[in-house]
Amino acid sequence: MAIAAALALGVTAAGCAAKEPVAPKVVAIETPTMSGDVQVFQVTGLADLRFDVSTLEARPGKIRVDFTVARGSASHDFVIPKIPAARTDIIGAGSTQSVTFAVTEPGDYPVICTLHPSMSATLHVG
Ligand SMILES: [Cu+2]
Repeated sequence: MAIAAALALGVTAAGCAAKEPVAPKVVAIETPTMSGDVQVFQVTGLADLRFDVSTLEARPGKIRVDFTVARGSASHDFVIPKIPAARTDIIGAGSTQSVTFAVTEPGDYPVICTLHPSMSATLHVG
C-alpha cells in the first residue's frame, strides 16, 4: 500500500511542483546523466527498505552509481552480484558512496542490498 501511494505521487509530482511528497518518490526507470563518457546514476536507499528506483536504464560502457542512504534509514549497500566492481560498502544514514564500473554485455543485472532481501532493482544494459 505504501509503495502504491508513493508511485502515485511520483506520477503526479511533475505537474504539481508545489507539493512535496511526504515519502520520497520511487521512480520506475532512471536514465543516466553523462559525465564525460561515464553514465551517472543517483540511487538512494530508503528508510522503508527500498531503493528509490526500480530500473536503471544504461547502455554498454562506463557506469557510475552515486549511492546515498536516506536520513533516518537503516544502513544499506548497493551490490550487483554479477559485476564484482559494482559494490559499495554498507553505509549509514546520510552517507554517500560512489562506485564506477564498466559493462560490455547487454542484459539485466539484478541489484541488491545484502542486508535487506526486500530491496531489489535492476540495471538494464541494452
Ligand atoms: Cu538495505
